Amino acid sequence: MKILVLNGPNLNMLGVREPDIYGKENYASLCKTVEDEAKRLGIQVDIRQSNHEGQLVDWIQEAFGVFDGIVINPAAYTHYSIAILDALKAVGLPAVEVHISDIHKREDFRKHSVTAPACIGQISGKGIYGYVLGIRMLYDHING
Ligand code: CA2
Repeated sequence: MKILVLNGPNLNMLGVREPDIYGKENYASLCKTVEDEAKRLGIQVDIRQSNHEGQLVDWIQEAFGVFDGIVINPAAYTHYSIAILDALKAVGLPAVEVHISDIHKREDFRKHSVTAPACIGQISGKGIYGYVLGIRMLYDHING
């Protein structure tokens, strides 16, 4: 099984600022957490981050036929990227949306996700552990 883990804008800044919202762990430790879980489950993961909407759309499109599912934290694009919603729908791969912070307990503009309707689930507010939960949700979904 191969899972693509996508991270949107500014997530490379994790651990640098706003630790009260996003925790103290940095992007490298996020990647290690994901890789450790993949090893535990005996699956392959490819973890990518981009600050650019089009790059994320390209990666989602290219995932078709290569990956079995996608874990995605679209970051700010969550709240307005119809392009990412359409790309997820177009490839039709099972996807899980992950948010480090609890978007439902923050500003009103963060409460709505335009990308979640293309996902089988959304995990929000569990910190970096949300990625572990996202991978497991996808793993169970794919294994039926
Ligand atoms: O909680 C999440 O994972 C978010 O997707 C993170 C996005 C935010 O726009 C979403 O509403 C919720 C922002 C990622 C930016 O991360 C930073 C990390 C350190 C310092 C500043 C921003």
